[in-house]
Amino acid sequence: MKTILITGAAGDVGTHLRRELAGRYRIRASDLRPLKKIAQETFLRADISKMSDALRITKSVDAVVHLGGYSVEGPWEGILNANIIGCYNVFEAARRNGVKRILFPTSNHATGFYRLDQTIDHRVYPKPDSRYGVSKVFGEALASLYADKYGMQMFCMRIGNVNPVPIDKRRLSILFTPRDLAQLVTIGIEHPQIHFEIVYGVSGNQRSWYDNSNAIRLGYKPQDDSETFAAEVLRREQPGDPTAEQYQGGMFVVAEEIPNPAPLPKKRPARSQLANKGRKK
Ligand code: 15L
Repeated sequence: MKTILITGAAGDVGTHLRRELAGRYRIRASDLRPLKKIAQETFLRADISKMSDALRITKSVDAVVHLGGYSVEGPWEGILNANIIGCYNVFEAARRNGVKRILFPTSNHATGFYRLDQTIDHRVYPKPDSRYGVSKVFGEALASLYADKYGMQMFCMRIGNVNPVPIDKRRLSILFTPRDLAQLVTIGIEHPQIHFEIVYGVSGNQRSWYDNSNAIRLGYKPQDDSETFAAEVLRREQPGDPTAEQYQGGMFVVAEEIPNPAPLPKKRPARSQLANKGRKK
């Protein structure tokens, strides 16, 4: 049985994925936050913005699913540490530890500034809609470098919205159900011929903006289609921001920060602050 490292395993997507893959792979879960274990899995607490932690968690695994990092728009400092430095550390640590395959869940926000009336495939140039989107484009570029320069096998999934059901009109186009996620991830782990690939992580939605022929070529057969829920979702839908409604990224194209962002890791006090504590001036 293959051993798979899932970073950011305590998050929503990580939790769905661990549940779906339980019993199929030996799972090593890592996160900065504590994690509620599902079935048999090993948990390693790690801060991927530190190379030493990234090296520790990537030892002796067959593949890495790198979910760790900031998952919405946020302050630059958080994006920089978690998504730029963290992503570099995980890819580089995997390389140094001889791990050949990395699955990188990039995001629909790497291309969020394409308009709703455009159908895009895996070959379009990125049009990120946020600092978060830019960090995902960085990860895709780093994956391309590690494939071409070091011969690693890099599978980038531009993920839509992982949920059992669509939560609004926009998500009718990008719903990605947990079982379809598990199928695409399994292709990313098992396919014998991966060099550098970009696919869209979405179910077989009739309202999709994507030409996902690259995923289909690799054997992806989505089982779900958001259309089942369309009438109910559209009945509930309220008018939204007029600019956001023109672009695939939705609110990410207008928002400086999305409400309820993932919390920033707690900062340790600087050494100098500790030394001065209690000292009289
Ligand atoms: C993403 O990339 C986020 O990680 C997720 O939290 C959702 O906001 C999703 O995009 C979306 O566009 O719905």
